[in-house]
Amino acid sequence: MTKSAFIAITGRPNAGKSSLMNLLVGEKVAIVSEKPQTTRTKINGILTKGDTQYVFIDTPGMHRPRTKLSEEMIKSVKNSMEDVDVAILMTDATKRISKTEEELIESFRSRKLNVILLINKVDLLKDKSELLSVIDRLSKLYDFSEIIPISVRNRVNTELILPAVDKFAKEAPHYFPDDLPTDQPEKIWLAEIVREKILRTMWEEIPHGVAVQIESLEETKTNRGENIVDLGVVIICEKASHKGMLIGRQGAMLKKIGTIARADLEDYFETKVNIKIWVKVKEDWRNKEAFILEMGLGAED
Ligand SMILES: Nc1nc2c(ncn2[C@@H]2O[C@H](COP(=O)(O)OP(=O)(O)OP(=O)(O)O)[C@@H](O)[C@H]2O)c(=O)[nH]1
Ligand SMILES: [Mg+2]
Repeated sequence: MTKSAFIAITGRPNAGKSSLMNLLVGEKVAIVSEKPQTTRTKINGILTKGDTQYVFIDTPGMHRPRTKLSEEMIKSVKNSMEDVDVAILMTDATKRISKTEEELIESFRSRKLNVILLINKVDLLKDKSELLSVIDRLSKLYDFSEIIPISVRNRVNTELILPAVDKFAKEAPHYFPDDLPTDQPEKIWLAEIVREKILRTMWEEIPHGVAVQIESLEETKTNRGENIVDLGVVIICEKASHKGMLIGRQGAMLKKIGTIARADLEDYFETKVNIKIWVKVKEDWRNKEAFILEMGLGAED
């Protein structure tokens, strides 16, 4: 008999949802950054343990939409709640509950979802007694199946999450191969790794207005006969002024982004990687539906 559980991980931007999914799956499936709205689509992280397959669905952080892209992000959060066995609501222990978090709770209520509340970042609480009032306030908002204060960063109570989720696993086939950590296409994941470096290197609106596409991927040999992966990457930004910043003085910024991305990609491919990056401008693309869909950033993807 096999079991499977579908688990949506929802919450405010920057709560630590993707960090948690990566920790549970044991692989870097979703990118992580200190900036809100890092995740743009729902991403499956798959863990098979014994007879049970857990399919975690990482979602974009709930926020007020300001662009067509944000609208798609919010829709994908809603879509990810359909047909799951349980949802996780991840909050930030240092922040008051927001309007959009309240809206999330309303959609749990209308769907009568089982919800596990994870209060993350307890490592940042100076006075641990604060936690009691946080728990008290949140527990009144919904009939949560469990409330667990955690720190993904310091691995506090994170071992309690799988047993909490396990209660909702159902007798079912495994829907994915047992050794697959994600069903994201490789090129999408590679593009995300490059976007992560941009999120970590650039500031203000620039990283939020960037999309990344892998244009070519070729495994070849160097003159000396060593294996090498050649990657062609296109960074699309929304303004000509952003293009200049992304390239930097004499290409310094692109070089920096390429160098830090290469370190991760060489670990992944276990060979040398050569990255060529181009920057293109697509004016205001975050409000252009056809382009959003073409880039695979639509909610239905
Ligand atoms: N102090 C602290 N920081 C954490 C913890 N968990 C995650 N973070 C940090 O919080 C930031 C956001 O983490 P993400 O995992 O990208 O957050 P997210 O909820 O997926 O964010 P969005 O994709 O934007 O919705 C990163 O800088 C993480 O390193 C934690 O337990 N404690
Ligand atoms: Mg995320």
